[in-house]
Amino acid sequence: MSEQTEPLKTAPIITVQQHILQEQKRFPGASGEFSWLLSGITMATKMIQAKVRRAGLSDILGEQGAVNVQGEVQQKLDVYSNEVLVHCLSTRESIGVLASEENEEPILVHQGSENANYAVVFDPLDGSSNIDVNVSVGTTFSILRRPPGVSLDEPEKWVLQPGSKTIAAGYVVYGSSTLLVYSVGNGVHGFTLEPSVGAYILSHPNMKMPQQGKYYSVNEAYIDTFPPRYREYIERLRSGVLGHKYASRYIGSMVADFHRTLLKGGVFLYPPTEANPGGKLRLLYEANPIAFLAEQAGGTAIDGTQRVLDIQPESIHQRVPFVVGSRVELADFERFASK
Ligand code: AHM
Ligand code: MG
Repeated sequence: MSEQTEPLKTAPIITVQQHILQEQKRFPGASGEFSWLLSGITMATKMIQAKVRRAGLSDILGEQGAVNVQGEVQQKLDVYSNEVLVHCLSTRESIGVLASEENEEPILVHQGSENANYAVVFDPLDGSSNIDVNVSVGTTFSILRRPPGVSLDEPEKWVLQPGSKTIAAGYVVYGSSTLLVYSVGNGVHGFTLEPSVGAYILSHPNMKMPQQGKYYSVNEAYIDTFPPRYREYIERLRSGVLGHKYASRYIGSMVADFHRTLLKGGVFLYPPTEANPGGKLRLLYEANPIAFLAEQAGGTAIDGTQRVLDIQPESIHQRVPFVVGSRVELADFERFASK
């Protein structure tokens, strides 16, 4: 007698492409262009993670100044990451402007195309000084729409928009797994790369930052040069006035430090310092995408005084002090330190 086989009971597998197609319905008239645009980012980050995963080996296997199969000289990972992103995004007709930490000026693509309506700003490999010691690094990005009336030959105006105008933002953290976290303004969703099939699979739907966490995250070596209100705030966290005494965690790779803050709550700070009086992190492609995600997940992001997403950028590589995290810690900062 043959046995009746039970149907396989597994949760449905949702790839990032499926998810984006679903989310795209929020943009009337987008008709596939937005998912095609985002697939440029997912493709590029898969290529970047492949290189990051064998970073140590390339040094062992490659020679100094070695030439690869394409006849190109082997490049540092941040330069490679930038080139991959520029290449993958340049093939998306809906993009008119790219701005990267690695390029002084914005890059014009598809100039003249009536379909070019979006700008993408990104840091191709944030925290890349951590590569040599096998510590997590990441890619951050924001997507902005061309402002009405701005022409194709004014690329700066495409990207010098406050973060509140962000259409979509995200990051990829190249950690113990490769994880893509993104939002189109409808919650925050995380996708883990399944390496054997090369697909990002939904693993963290509708991520919410805890209201309060246990950790603060800051480069404490610079504490003597922080403005006094930041020093006093850190002392508040350490003293237990917020209900418990905080522990500290600092990776030195913003994407990884924020990713922990998103999952576990707490606060990440990069205050003004003696070396960087205006803060170190870049507004357009580091602070803004993280601030957008933080708010979407129920957290808060300020520059020490005002909401990061309200800042009108004046230049592409402008820096900003950055305080981001859970509601409780940020409310305390705003009450006692945000003068
Ligand atoms: P980068 O864009 O040159 O990699 O610099 C940004 C990185 C962030 O990932 C991190 O939060 C910060 O620099 C760490 O700086 P520091 O070493 O001063 O603490
Ligand atoms: Mg960076």
